[in-house]
Amino acid sequence: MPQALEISCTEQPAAGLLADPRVLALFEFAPGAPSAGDPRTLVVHHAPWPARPVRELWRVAAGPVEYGREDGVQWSASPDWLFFAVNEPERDGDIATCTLTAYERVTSFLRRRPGWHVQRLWNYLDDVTGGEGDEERYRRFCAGRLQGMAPYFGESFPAATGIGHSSPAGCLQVYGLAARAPGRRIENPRQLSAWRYPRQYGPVPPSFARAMRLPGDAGLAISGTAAIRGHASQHGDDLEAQLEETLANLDSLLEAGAAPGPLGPGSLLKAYVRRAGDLAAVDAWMAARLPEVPRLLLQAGICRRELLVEIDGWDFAVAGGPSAGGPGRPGSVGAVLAGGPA
Ligand code: 3EB
Repeated sequence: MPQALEISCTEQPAAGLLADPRVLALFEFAPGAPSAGDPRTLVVHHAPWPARPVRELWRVAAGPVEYGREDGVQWSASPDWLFFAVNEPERDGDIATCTLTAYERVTSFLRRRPGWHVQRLWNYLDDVTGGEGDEERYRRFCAGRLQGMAPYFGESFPAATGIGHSSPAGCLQVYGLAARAPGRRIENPRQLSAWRYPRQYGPVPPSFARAMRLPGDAGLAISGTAAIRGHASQHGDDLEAQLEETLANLDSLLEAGAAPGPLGPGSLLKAYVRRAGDLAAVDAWMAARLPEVPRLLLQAGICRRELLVEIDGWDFAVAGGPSAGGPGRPGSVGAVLAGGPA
């Protein structure tokens, strides 16, 4: 059984958090801010809503966590969990080349450390739906990603999010979580697997699994989930209908993944909302439909122009619930994944 990994959101200052030797990763939501010096910290270019200094914290049950930088990769590791991240500048404005380079960095790094199994990846790029037809940036990103992933992953793609961010132009962020043991990939019976999407969505399909059951069989890492049924976007410009479809997809995914439980107080959902003007409505909908689930709302571009919202996150089960080994601190919520003594 791997050591527990706790995922939470907090408004506590970064310096105090980083003094804790159990911290594996700390995410600062600050569009346009410079990169952080500490290899455990990643500045992500999404504006939180409502605006506040919120941070996402990944913490293991016992430290110390080792960390460093190596060939463009910042990383940190406990015996059971590995965090890694790349900030890759877009040279010549070519997102496909940039993505290939980022994935080559990540996979070279992983090859130098055999025995880690990637569970979950996040990909953030600016102007995600810029460009037309097969030149659209998300499609070019998918091409570079598959080329970069295939030699290492084959078709065993981990769970992922691929979404827009709001940084100054030209920086791709790829980060991930790996574990000492393999996870179990989960697909959604309501949706075609993304790597089988038909040609109309681009020459190279997206390479990700819908979710990953983490080793230790206690937690589910949920990929970006939107109002897509089969392979088709649903409900036009109707925000609430898209949200209901997304929730149906989340429920179906949890069932397919034999998730530890329904979405609840120990889960953590991140909603990416395309239009700033929809943030309050998405928040109200989540408060009404998922009242017990901790949530973080972010403004972000989404990879199909018609999609208004996408939700990713975590579901967990641990005896003792979210406070097991957990924060128990004001302003801190979240999930304890994969772990602890059985
Ligand atoms: C979808 O289901 C919506 O490119 O890594 C969701 C999760 C989406 C991950 C990715 C894209 C990605 O196709 C978009």
